[in-house]
Amino acid sequence: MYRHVAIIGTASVAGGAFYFAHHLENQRQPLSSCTAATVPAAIKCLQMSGVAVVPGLRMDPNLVRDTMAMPAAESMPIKNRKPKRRGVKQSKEEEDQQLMWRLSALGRYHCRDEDRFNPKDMQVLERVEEQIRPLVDEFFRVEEEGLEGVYRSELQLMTAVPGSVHQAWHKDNRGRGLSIIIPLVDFTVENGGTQLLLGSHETAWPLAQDQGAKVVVAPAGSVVAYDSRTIHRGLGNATSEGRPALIFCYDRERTPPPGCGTMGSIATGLQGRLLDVLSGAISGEWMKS
Ligand SMILES: O=C(O)CCC(=O)C(=O)O
Repeated sequence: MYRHVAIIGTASVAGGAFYFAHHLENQRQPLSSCTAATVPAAIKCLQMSGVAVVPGLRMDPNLVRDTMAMPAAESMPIKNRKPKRRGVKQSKEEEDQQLMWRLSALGRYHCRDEDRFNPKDMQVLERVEEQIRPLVDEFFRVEEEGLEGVYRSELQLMTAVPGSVHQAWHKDNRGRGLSIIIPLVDFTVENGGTQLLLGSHETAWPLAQDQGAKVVVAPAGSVVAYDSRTIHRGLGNATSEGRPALIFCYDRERTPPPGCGTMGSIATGLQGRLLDVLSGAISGEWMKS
């Protein structure tokens, strides 16, 4: 009798804890701090929280429109691709699309191979890069080595189509570098803006007040910069429209990304989940929902 009660009690506690953790993990608190008016202010935000949104560098609507009109962007998937079936021949168009748009998780497509961008795409992408250059230069200039050995390690056009799932928590690099994400539509809590664990670039347990997991809510063309050591993930898109974005990453040649192996990535994924749950519990936001 007592044994049965103990088993039922343990199962109920475990089930409750699992449900509570799941609820905390699915909270989406918007990022309201970390907005910086100037490049020096952005560098300070990056040092403190690992993240900065810089309205002064925001792309004007014409540049957002030109980016969305690039040949690469026009070929972007707008819904989940049907899985390839054994024995069924794909059309050349389907094959090309699959080569250009790599799947990273259900509904998340990335065009990250620079060779896949044609000269027309590159003309537009260079205009965008011109706009973010002051921030990139300043980020690296504060270190003794200045701009020595700094290179663009990634140029990516990506989209999360309706129904896409959350990415695993990850860092872009173990070494200090700068990643910049530019929403090409407004990022909202519903369409799955990037979620960042503030402060995780420097501290293993970044659970101080006002930190924790925050979702980028920002208009199209915004410049959202984060230290590449900041733990982050793209969230699932719960709307009926795609959520495209550009990503530029910059690193030093002596610390190329990702700076860790598979075990390191798995550990970061687990650390991200744990910090997400703990910061949600500490913030008390769950009591309001
Ligand atoms: O989709 C996002 O918001 C983040 C994307 C990202 O972190 C990645 O592709 O590695």
